[in-house]
Amino acid sequence: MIKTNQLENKINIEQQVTAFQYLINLKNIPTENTNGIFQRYTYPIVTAAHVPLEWRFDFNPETNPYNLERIGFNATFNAGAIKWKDKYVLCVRVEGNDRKSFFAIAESPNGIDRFQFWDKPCVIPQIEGNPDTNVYDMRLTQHEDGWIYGVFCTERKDPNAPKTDTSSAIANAGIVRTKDLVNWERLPDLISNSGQQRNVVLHPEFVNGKYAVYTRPQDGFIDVGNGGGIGLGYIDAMENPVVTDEKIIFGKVYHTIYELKNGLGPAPIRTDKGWLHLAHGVRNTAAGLRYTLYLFMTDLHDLSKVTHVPGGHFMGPENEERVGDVSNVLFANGWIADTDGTVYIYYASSDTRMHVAVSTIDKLVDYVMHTPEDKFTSSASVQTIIAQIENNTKLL
Ligand code: M1P
Repeated sequence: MIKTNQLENKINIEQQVTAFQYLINLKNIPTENTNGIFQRYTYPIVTAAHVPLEWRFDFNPETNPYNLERIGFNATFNAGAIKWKDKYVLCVRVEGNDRKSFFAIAESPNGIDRFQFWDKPCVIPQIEGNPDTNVYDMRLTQHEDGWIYGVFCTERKDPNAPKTDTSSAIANAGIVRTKDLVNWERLPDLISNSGQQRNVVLHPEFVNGKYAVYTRPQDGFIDVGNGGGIGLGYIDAMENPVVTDEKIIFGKVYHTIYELKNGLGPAPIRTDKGWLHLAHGVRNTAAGLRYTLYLFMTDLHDLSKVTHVPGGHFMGPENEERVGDVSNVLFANGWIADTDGTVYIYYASSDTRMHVAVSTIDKLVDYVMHTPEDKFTSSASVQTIIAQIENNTKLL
């Protein structure tokens, strides 16, 4: 005879399955407000509630008589992205309640809703004798050498920190490659002149026969110190990833949205006019750090030459996006440029959940090339506004 608690558990599981199915099949709706540059969507596309029930619950009534959640998940954010076999695929940073992040693939048929995780999280091979403590923020690059590379942040305890310091860490770029997003080959971690590295991104094309890599050298784990800025360097072979000629191509600037630090987002998109880049800029406020997204363009033939920088942020946290584990943060390390020119921008809000905004190559290029630049003073900003008003007046 079936026991009462077994019956209750059966009903409970069925209810959870129904709620889960509803969530992962929810159709997304464009928001009403749009600036013409991109279209936001109403619902986050991947949240902790999208983590499959099998990952969370032990469904065996013998070992889990009260149907308790055995493994909790806290957040899903900072996803790399790629179009793969006609699906829109994210490599999501999933964070467990134990604060460990790992990668898991989620796919959608249309890029804006119905994201569903694959059966199991990614298994990232470890470097012998030097395991990762925590991994996050993978950038996926489909390189012209035929591999898909994943460059991510690997974090380990600082071996030189005093015994009483249980927080200090060293961040570096870990590198994996795959042909199927299932089997990952681990390559050595990046070797650069900087004490720490985060936000490292592989360029999709060879440059003079070398791999080009965008870096973000930093002195400390949180503070970039004397380092910082978006760097560019070259690697002869990914099996021995030593960066040479690392130079800052986009530095920090006083009283801008990237005053404190910045970092590249996903690999850049090739356009007729130049390489389109998405990055994040950070400034300090009385309420803590504020992360916003910005775009810039570099020369098609000289990656180190920044040709266009629209003033201000491209996207900043709005409404519910402002609140989360690390509030007032937008961060993006994935976008997909579709063959029809649509661009899906995958961004995370407040280190908690994933969203999508949709634009086109043409609109983004127009935005980057024709948005007034930051002239670095209030008075110059006023002059820019007045010039636009006067031009508009002539049209009346
Ligand atoms: O918490 C905001 C972000 O902080 C770091 O980014 P950065 O190194 O540019 O400051 C990363 O930990 C990132 O994952 C996180 O979203």
